[in-house]
Amino acid sequence: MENKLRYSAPAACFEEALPLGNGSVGAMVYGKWDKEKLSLNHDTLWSVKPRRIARPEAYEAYKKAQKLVPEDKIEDATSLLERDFTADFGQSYLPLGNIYIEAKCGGTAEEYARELDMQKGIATVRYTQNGIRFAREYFVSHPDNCIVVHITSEKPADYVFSADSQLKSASTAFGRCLYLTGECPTSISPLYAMGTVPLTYDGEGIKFAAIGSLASDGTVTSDDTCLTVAQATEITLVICIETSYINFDVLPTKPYYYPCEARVQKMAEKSYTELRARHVADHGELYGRVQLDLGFPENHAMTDERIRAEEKSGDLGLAELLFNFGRYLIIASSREGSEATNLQGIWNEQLYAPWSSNYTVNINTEMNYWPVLMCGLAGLDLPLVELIRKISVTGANAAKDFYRARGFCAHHNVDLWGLATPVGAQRTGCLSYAYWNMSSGWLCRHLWEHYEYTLDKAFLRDTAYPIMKSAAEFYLDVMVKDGEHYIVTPSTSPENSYYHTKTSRVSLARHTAMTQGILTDLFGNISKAASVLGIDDEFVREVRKKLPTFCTYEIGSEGQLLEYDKEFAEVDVHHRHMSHLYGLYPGESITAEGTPELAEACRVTLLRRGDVSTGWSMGWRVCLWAKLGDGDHSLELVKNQLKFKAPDDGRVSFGGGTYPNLFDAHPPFQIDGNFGVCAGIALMLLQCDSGKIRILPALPSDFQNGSVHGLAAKGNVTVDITWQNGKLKSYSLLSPTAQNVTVATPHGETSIRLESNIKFTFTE
Ligand code: FUC
Repeated sequence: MENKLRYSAPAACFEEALPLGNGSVGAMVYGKWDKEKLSLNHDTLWSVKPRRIARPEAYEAYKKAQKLVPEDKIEDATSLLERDFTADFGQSYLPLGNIYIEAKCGGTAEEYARELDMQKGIATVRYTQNGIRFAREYFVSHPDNCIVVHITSEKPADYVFSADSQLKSASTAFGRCLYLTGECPTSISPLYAMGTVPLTYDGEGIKFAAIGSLASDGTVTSDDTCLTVAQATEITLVICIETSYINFDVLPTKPYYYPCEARVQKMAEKSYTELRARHVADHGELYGRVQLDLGFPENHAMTDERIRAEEKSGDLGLAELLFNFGRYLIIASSREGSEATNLQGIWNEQLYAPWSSNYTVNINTEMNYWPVLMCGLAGLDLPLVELIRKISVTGANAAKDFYRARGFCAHHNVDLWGLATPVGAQRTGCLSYAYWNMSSGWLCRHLWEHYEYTLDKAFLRDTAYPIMKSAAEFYLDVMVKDGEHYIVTPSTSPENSYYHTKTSRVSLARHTAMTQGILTDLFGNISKAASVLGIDDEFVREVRKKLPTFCTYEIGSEGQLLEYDKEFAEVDVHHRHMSHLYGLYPGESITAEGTPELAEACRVTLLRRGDVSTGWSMGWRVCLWAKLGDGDHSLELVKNQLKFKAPDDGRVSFGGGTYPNLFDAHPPFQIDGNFGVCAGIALMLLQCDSGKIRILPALPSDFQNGSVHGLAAKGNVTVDITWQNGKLKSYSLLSPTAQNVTVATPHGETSIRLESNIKFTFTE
């Protein structure tokens, strides 16, 4: 089983360093024996403070554009919306700072080994220097909310500990403690918009403290900026982080310094063994819920070398490793009470990160959460639920201010402060991404899915349904009748464009497959939720009346699913967004069984789009091919994604790939690709749609023998599967409640009665 990342040298850069985290606190470990670097993050460290963005001209512009589009005056509608409808960009997720550990002994390291043990959630470094064995362990504990570094050596050695930050900050040392305090800027410009203009601080930004406390058998002394440890054979460094962030709608004024100091003192009283045992138990329970064995012997070669060699070696154990890494990253970056994972999860070292390392909700944030429920990690999706709850509040202002509508809406970017208004800041060409009001609908799919997987009716009644209803109220207010359809118009298909005339590239259309697909999805799920909750009021009746009118799918001249209301010339036939296939995945309105013609149109679309794309796009394609039942094509995409990507300069390009530390490359690093491929591998083995549990729906022929334990099916069912010679051998289902389920295997369909907590096993 593939549960370890292995390296024979320290990390030279971020894409080689190893990520640790407890949901909120993140650390990248470089494993440098001479001057160790740990870069730190906290998920609430963002630029700016609460704000409400409005454009008084927006509503009129929107109404005018709604008239111009059916008159085919697309260019006029575009300039009008660009000028009067777009507003400020979103805010940035910021790096906290670094801890350095300088080893003061000469000579170089030999027998160097660096590992990430994903079962334990521990990174280790071992080496020999001047004949002395050194060992270090690093973890970020969720139960004790602290970073722990443990250093041991066979003979005494000397070290210097220091810290710094790119933010306005100060680092000091006193007694046995190292202090890094600072604040976030109240103005920062996104890299893609304005470049690196100087930061401004008005003192009202989020403040932070990171305090490290050191225990050692050596002598610890401090000067103004660093801690020195002499003649130590054992050192334990415990670091706690607190910020002044309270919530999206209030100034960040929470006391942070003294709580941080108090906690670090409390943690420092605990022994290393105790901290470690509590961390391993907590992390291990979550990680151990699923075990995947793709039938390849564990490969002990260095992870970076394996990725480099993959194209020639066909080392498919890497697919298992990538799947496990996806689960590891979820556990490390998304825990109840933390913020939802952003474009880089929680790991960001750059002040001006690509796309501000914030939330892009026209695919990327949603993708982050695709594998969570399937991998038995319900509960770790709650940060996303909280993000949705947040924008259901801020998005109600956006709905009012921009559309004069009820309910709530959000556009394609979100930040810590719950940004829900369109970005773009009047830039030419911004509509392709900025003008897209469908994220509230898409995000609500996750609320419904949380219920479907957990059957938690109280969650459905008290949390999911009210938000889903509010999302639908917005659409009900803005939709217009167009022939037999109700449409949300004008619409875009995220970030894509088409040739309106031979020379004019536009993004606005009368309607798009994705917009209508999301409406079908949202309204369908509301109808199902209402049945579960026994609600049958005027709202539900209206939802059910409109639901059948949304579907506008059309098949184009080459058999492809049309992205727009007409078959326009595509600007980029290989475009990365697969928006029009939303109904196939993550939606469920298109299935090979239920809508074979549309499924075939999706297949043609996927073939036309091709395989190679950005990392996340390939992750989506892994899922889409799996949903079409084509495990081999799905695996081809995994292989494409596994191509070695050398660490780069962080600039945006295309082509995907995997960095030495297994982080997915857009490029640059973007974490959604890791989660997309993890979900895709799960979908090869288990799918749930149309009320069926599908066992081995898309097993690739390269996966001849194997097993998976602990995947989750909808209905709170835990599933184990084994296969041999490419064929299903056995499966078992376990449900805490008695229920009837329909199981579809490659051999046919059957109805099964599950008794409460009694494992049902079927062997071929
Ligand atoms: C969407 C994608 C880009 C990138 C960005 C963060 O806008 O189209 O490729 O992933 O999000």
